[in-house]
Amino acid sequence: LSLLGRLDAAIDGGEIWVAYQPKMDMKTKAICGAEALARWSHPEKGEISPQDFVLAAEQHNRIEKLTNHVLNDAIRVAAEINRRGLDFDMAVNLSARVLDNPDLVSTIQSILARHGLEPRHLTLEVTESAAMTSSGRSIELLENMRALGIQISIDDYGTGFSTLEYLKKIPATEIKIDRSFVSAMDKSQSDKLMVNSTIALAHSLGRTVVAEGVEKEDTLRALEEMGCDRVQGYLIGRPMPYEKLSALIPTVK
Ligand code: G
Ligand code: G
Ligand code: NA
Ligand code: MN
Repeated sequence: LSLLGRLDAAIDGGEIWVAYQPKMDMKTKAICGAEALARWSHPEKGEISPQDFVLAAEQHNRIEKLTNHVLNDAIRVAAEINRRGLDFDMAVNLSARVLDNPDLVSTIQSILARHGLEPRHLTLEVTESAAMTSSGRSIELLENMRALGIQISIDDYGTGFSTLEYLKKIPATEIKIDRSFVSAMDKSQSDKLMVNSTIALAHSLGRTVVAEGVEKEDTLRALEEMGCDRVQGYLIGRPMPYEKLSALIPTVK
């Protein structure tokens, strides 16, 4: 409860900030984007896990405020990097609760316009369960996002119910293989097979694939042989402040 009492002030005062974890393109080996991850550096409690404060925000009607805070920073940063003359995609996590509000489409549209970011450079990461609410409103909202040119990624793929029906219904452009499968690849043949067949399935449906949780060179090599499009994980880079990410990315023009 004390956490919640401070949530508004923490957002407004900058205690809650956004870390960026780089993604690497397998073909060019260049950083091609990042995932925005909310961080709360609390003056007394130290680092609070986003799992805890995202849940608190969801339960107390602050999730829209938190989401807008992250979207605004992430889109501003992505626009800045794209102005350097290279293609850079920014991914933002959306929880089920915000997918229930149709206003999100116009909110995101206006943040994109404010910072001058092309919609195709924004990816919304949603889990299957968040996308497949019983009302069907989430799917409609995601379809409206797609119509604007925004990319949709299915986060934590493989951990939910993962039916082929969901895979067909969710208007995703990308599938993000959960790190539990990726990190087990070097020791478990069955995880390796699942990752391989998920990549093939995604490609046959015209979706690109990101593997998250890549920590080892062996895993990176195996994913490359499997034709995985992009990778994310501690081997490439940890979530970091924007200044650090910025220093890793060259200026092209
Ligand atoms: O950064 P870390 O690995 O600790 O993230 C833990 C969880 O918090 C992940 O599931 C991540 O998706 C989630 N998370 C981080 N930032 C945000 C955010 O801005 N919005 C939502 N909904 N979830 C987030
Ligand atoms: O649920 P979601 O996929 O958004 O969660 C992302 C979380 O995974 C973040 O909290 C991030 O810090 C964490 N993460 C990112 N890369 C790695 C990795 O290589 N290993 C581990 N253990 N965690 C990672
Ligand atoms: Na994510
Ligand atoms: Mn994930």
